[in-house]
Amino acid sequence: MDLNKKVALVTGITGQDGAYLAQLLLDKGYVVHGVKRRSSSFNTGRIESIYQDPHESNQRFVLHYGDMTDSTNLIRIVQQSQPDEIYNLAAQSHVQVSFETPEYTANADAIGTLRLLEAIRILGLEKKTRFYQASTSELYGLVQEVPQSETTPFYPRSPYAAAKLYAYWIVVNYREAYGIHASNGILFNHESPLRGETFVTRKITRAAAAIKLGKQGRLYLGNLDAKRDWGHAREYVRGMWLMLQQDEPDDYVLATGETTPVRQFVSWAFEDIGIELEWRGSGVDEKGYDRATGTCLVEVDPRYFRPTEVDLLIGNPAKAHAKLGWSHETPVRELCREMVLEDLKVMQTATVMKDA
Ligand code: NDP
Ligand code: GDR
Repeated sequence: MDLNKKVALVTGITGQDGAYLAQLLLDKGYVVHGVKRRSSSFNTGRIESIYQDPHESNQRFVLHYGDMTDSTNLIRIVQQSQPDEIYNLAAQSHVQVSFETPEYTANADAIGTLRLLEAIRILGLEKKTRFYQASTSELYGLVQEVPQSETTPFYPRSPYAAAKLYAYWIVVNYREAYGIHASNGILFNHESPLRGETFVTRKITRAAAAIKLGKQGRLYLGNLDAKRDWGHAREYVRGMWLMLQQDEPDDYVLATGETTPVRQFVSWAFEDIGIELEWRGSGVDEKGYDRATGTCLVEVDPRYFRPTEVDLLIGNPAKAHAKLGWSHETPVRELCREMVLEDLKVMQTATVMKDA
């Protein structure tokens, strides 16, 4: 197939993964259609560098207003774009927020996936359009075995994970029932300087940068004992693309195979701004102090505890290595440093602009 003629439709294009994936697909010569939500303020910051004026000829990046809760809208966008590949990245993706908005999360993340698959059927695109579903390591939830692989049983621990469980199985079902080339990427946590500001890694790296610049006094966090398998988002979107290039659809884990406690990530981020943290106390009373000055910089706030927690995630990416030739490159220590340095740069620039 001539790659230059390939068309991709990406939902969640304004998110972290959407931005990296859109860039990757444009670099490969695709025409990229993206679905963005109407918002009262600009929500396209992450894709500013690839935005193309709709008045330009040969436009290869096209944005559509849309929402995963609106079937007719999704059908129309699929009809207009006639995609060879759909990457379904849109979701209410915050685990803790899903406890506050469980019904909306189910609507967008679970039924939203069904709506897109139905759009493919209604438009008779089962043989043309390949489908990627953003499945998640949150499906494993309560630890059944480690490391977690494609055969590990699921045990979701949040409304978000339960919604993504439905999405996972409806993708498998539509593959088996209707022969759609539909694949689940079971992705473990992946981060970057584009990561949403309320996910724990970015919250930590932004706070470290702000504390360094004297703009913030203390960082408040929840469960410091949780362990996550953190990789770099730029490398994970390549894995998504590889899944849709296979002759047969399938489900794959993408992970690094290493796990790190939240507390360790905090220590690294502070190390990157030149502060050695000393941890004292335990549980809700645990605090992180600047070893040099004795100042308390990190404190636990129970408001960030979740009603049910996922304690330990560590993935086994052997199948993706063997079948896709995919592997991660950036170690988590390096990822942390990249995020801290980028946050420092952004905040310093903002300060200079403000002063000017
Ligand atoms: P983000 O939260 O950064 O992006 C989510 C995207 O979905 C945003 O573009 C958001 O739009 C959009 N969105 C949310 N709700 C709707 C809706 N109702 N209709 C249309 N669009 C909507 O997530 P990531 O980029 O980090 O993750 C991408 C996908 O991968 C998500 O489905 C997530 O659940 C999943 N995932 C992520 C992992 C990770 O570690 N990052 C790991 C495993 C899975 P807006 O910008 O307007 O908010
Ligand atoms: P997660 O990511 O829930 O794994 O979901 P998040 O960064 O929110 O939490 C990771 C762990 O850190 C603990 N934690 C805190 N989390 C947040 N957000 N804020 C805090 O202050 C804080 N303190 C401690 C959490 O309890 C948790 O254990 C992400 C999302 O991208 C999902 O969409 C995706 O499916 C999974 O990763 C894989």
